Amino acid sequence: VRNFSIIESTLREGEQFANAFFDTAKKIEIAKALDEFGVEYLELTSPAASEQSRIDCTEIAKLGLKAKILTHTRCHMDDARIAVETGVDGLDVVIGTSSLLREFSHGKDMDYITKQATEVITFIKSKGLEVRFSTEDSFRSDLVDLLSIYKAVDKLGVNRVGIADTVGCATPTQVYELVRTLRGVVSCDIECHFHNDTGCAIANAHAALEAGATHIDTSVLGIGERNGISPLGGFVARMYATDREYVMSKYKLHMLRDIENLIADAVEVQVPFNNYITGYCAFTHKAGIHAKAILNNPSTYEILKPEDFGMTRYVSIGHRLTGWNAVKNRVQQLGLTLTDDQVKQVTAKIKALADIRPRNIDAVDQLLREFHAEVHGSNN
Ligand code: HCA
Ligand code: CU
Repeated sequence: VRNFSIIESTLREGEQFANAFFDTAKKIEIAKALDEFGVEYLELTSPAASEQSRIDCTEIAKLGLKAKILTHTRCHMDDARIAVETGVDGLDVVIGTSSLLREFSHGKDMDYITKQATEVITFIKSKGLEVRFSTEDSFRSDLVDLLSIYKAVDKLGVNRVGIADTVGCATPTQVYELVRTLRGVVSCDIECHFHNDTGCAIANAHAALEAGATHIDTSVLGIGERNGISPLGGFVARMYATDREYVMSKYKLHMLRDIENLIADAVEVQVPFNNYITGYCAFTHKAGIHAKAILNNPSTYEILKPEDFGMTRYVSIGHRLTGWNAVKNRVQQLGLTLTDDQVKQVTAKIKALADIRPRNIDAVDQLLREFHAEVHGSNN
C-alpha cells in the first residue's frame, strides 16, 4: 500500500475535542511542527465558524508551509464564499447524506444536495482551488445515493471525494467494500475519515488504502469529536509495519513524541500509557522468555524499531517473571563479572524479593552490586 497522503486534521477535527482550545500562536506552532514532520496536508477549522477562526486560517495560509493548507466547510455557498478568500490551497466540503442526518440535521433531499454540491464545487473550482466533496455519515447512507452523487461530483472535476465514518460504526470489511466499489465509479482521488468509537479507526484506514483510497485523515493522539479519529501516531505505526522504507522516507518519525507532547499539553491530557510508539511501555519487554529473545535479536518481539522513532527499548528485570538471561545482560551493562551460575543465583534472589513486591531498576542494580561484592570479597 504505497502513495497515500495524510490530511492532518488536528486543527479541525481536533478542535472538536472536548478540551481543545488553540490560540493563534498555538495553532501556528502545531501547524509548523506537523509540516516539518512531513504531513502532506493540514486541514483547518472553517473560517465561517468564528471571526478568530477566519483570521487564524488566513495567518496559517500565509506561512508558506510545504504542506497544502485546506479548510473544512459545510457544502454551502455562504461558507465557500468566505473560505476562498482566506488564501488556502483548497476546501474540503462535506454534507450529510444519511437519512438520519437529512431528516434531523439539514432537512434536504438528495436532489437538493446534488444541486447545492454542483454550485459549491463549480464556484471553488472557478477560484482555482483544490476541492474535495465528502458525504457525512457515509456508512449509514444509501449506497445508490452515495454512488450517484460521487459520480456527479467526479464529472465536475473534484480533486477528491471523501468517505466519512462519522459515528465510528464501520468495520474494515465494510470499508474495503465501499472504497472498492467507489474506486470503480470515480476517477478522482479518494479520502477517508474514520471515527474511533469502536476502536476500528486505524484498521479502517488501512483497509481503505488496500481498497484504493489515496488520502487518510488523522489527528495527533486521535483527538476529535467524542473519542476522536485515527491517531497520527497509530496510523504511522500501522503503515510503517506495512512499508517501513516508504514511511521513513516521507515522515520525520523522531518528531512524533514531541508533537504528541505538544498537543497533550495544549489540551491538558496525558499521553495514554499504551499509546502507539510513544506510550511509556511501548518498548518495554518483561517476561523472561521475551527478554532473552529480544536481547539476542530484537525483531523476535518487536515489529517497530524503537530507534527509528527516537525511542529506546527497555528490558524490565525487577519482577517475578524475570529470567537469568535478562539479568546477565544487566550485569554486563553495569560492568560486573559473574559466572552464569552466579547470575542464576542472584536471579533467584531477585525473583524471591519480587514475589513480595516488584523492585525498580535502582533497587535491582544495588542488589546486583552487593551480590557481586559478596562473591568477589567485600573490598572488591
Ligand atoms: C463532523 C464532520 C466530519 C467530516 C468528515 C469529512 C465527520 O461530523 O464533525 O469531512 O470527511 O466525521 O463526518 O468530521
Ligand atoms: Cu469527523
